[in-house]
Amino acid sequence: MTTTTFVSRDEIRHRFSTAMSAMYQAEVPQYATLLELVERVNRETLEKDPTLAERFAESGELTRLGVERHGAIRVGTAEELAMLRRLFAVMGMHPVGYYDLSEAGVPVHSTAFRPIDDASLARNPFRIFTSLLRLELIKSAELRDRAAAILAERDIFTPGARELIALHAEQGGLSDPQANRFVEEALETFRWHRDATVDHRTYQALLEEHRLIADVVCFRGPHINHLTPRTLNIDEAQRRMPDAGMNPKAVIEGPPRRDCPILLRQTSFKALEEQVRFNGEHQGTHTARFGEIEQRGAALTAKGRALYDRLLATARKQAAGLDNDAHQRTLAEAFAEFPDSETQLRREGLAFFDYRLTDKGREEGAECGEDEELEALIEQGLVSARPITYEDFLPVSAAGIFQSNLGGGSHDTYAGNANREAFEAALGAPVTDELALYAALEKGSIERVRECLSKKAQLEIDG
Ligand code: OOG
Ligand code: NI
Repeated sequence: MTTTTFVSRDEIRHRFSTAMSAMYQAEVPQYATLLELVERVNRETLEKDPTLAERFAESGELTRLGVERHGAIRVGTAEELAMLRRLFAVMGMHPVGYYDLSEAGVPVHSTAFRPIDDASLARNPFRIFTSLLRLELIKSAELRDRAAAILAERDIFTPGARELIALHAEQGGLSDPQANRFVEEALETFRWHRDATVDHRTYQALLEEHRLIADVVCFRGPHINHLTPRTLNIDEAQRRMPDAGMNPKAVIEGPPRRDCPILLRQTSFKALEEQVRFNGEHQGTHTARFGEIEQRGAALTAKGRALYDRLLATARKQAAGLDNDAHQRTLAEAFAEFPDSETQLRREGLAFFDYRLTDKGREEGAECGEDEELEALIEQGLVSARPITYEDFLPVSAAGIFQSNLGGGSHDTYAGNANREAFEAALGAPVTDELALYAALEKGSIERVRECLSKKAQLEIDG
């Protein structure tokens, strides 16, 4: 009897994200330039800040830094979304979080497919922000039906991809050659197509309803619309973008620059105008694809997040229309209220932390009682606490990224109406609550520390 060894889901995801990056570099050469710029800024940042470099090395984030990126796609139907869930599951990517963007005038709701456990995140945290078009928000019934009919005609998956997804479910894994074939077939779903599926008039009608609707409905598949490497200094990267030939969006989204980075800061270069062939041989253009960079910080607790949301709302009102420098100053002033030391963030329960025994803790830990407070253990240098990195997205920032890349005209808002139940029904599964994931990581780390300490104490007694 022969036994086949399966390739791990993490390895398949790693191969896929590498292939996706290569494809996007070939499709959008500016993305390759962006990668170089980010790599240079990261190298310089680590050279200038040995403490950061050491932390990154210790937490394992240094090894993932070079492969870290997220992408985004938009799909048109429940069937497409449900099948994507199965496709991403092959790579250990699960739907986390629900984002309502209708409030910000974008007729979609979204989730992020991403790895969830520590080891998988450390290997390659590749995530895809995935949006489902909400056709019900199109006002004209005629246009709505037309869009639905066009979408019903397409199949965004290759037969090979469907086959391998089914095989994966049946076998419980994929062999090495099957995994490579899966990567190749799955990649086809995200490729750019120069040929639209509609004539120019239909495209124009959908575009006028909302540019995003045209982008989702008029093409053969959900082309990857950006890939985002992780930078360690987004202000510097943004500053250097114009010299590298990129046109950055006006302001960096998210929190201001701080000593202890929180959540996520993002900026992008503007979408490219690309040649498209419409049915009837009409040549035209479409703007969809862009590049983005992000800087990640600590995951916030519900309490920290509420404070962030409140301060951001105030700052955004004051900063409306300002250029990036003034915008950042206004944000910084508003965020003065947000504690900016790790000790305060921890003591006030604003961020999630990963707790570990230090070398000293491993040597001397036996002497402290099992029930000793964590804070006391930290003060004695027996336990270290590091903020847990935020792995998710921010709806206000996402809306800013969407809008700066849709170009032209303002859009109606769709009187904010989140509908998580409808999204989960389309997905065919519930989305995981991101706060619960961070809380579980934190809790697990505390339990491991306690377990080690009590084992040591026991050994000491026995010995
Ligand atoms: C997604 C925009 C959201 C982010 O990083 O917040 C996003 C899109 O334009 O489809 O990618
Ligand atoms: Ni993005």
